[in-house]
Amino acid sequence: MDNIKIWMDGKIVNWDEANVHIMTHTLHYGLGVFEGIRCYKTDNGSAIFRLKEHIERLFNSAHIVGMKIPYSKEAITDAIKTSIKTNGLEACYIRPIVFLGHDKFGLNCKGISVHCAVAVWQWGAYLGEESLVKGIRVKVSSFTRHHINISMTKAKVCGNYVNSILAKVEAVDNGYEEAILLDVNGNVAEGSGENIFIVRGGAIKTPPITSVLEGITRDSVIKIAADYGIEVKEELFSRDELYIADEAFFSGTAAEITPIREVDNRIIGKGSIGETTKKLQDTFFDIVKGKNNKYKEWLTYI
Ligand code: PPE
Repeated sequence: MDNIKIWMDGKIVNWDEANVHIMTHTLHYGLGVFEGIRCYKTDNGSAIFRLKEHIERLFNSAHIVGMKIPYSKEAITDAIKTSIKTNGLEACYIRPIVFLGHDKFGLNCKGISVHCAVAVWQWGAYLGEESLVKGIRVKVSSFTRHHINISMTKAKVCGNYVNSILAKVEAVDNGYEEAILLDVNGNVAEGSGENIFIVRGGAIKTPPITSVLEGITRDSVIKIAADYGIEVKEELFSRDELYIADEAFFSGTAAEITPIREVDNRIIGKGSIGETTKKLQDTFFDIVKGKNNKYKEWLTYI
């Protein structure tokens, strides 16, 4: 990765120069916001998936935690396109981050400088090459998902991810590929970095946007399912309903649409990618690769 050039506060710099000071506020307290976006290779060149929505969420995240991004949405959009072009990448993952500087210290961060960077790199299948085809084994975490008045769950805040990391590492240490976190009431919330869906009796359910991130892939799945005449119910469900689901899958920018084949050592459905999951996943990949005209407005070509 060390040959990547990074956009930092308006300038493209070499990997070695993309540094911050040890007293960087965000490093100490976790108050920063970020995005995760993917750019795909299509027959008509590289295209960024739902860029506008990701930029919107970045600014919403900053607004929620009271940070003022010192660039316009257009400037960040241009920074992303420039980063991809400068690095000559056809397909990549895009990570814009907004963080606080080192010009002031302590919890009263009012008046501190706000900085922004964009990194891009090649990132293959998030949960392993076979995950998209075969599905993954997951574990319900011993760590609870955010309470809605403790962490601001509609904001993609750096510090929120400590909760995700605890769950992820616990799952991996126990031989699973991903964690599922329950909310404070014990209902299924989401994965460490993905939203979750179940299919049961032909109907699809996903937890409502309370303690979980307002996923852009989640929204795409809901729209794609509607095209197939399948309603997605945004409804709470418990872990035992997940155990008896016919199918389950994760959605996320990094994870794309990843089938879940096992939860807590219980086989889900046939133990392989389900029919509905496959249909949604195929359509999703057609869309991101520019092969579906209905959703062509979801792609920003560069
Ligand atoms: N929930 C969480 C907690 C989450 O972090 C993500 C994205 C999602 C749901 C799905 O949201 P969306 O990408 O808009 O569909 N997680 C990002 C970070 C992953 C990482 O390891 O870093 C991502 O997928 O880019």
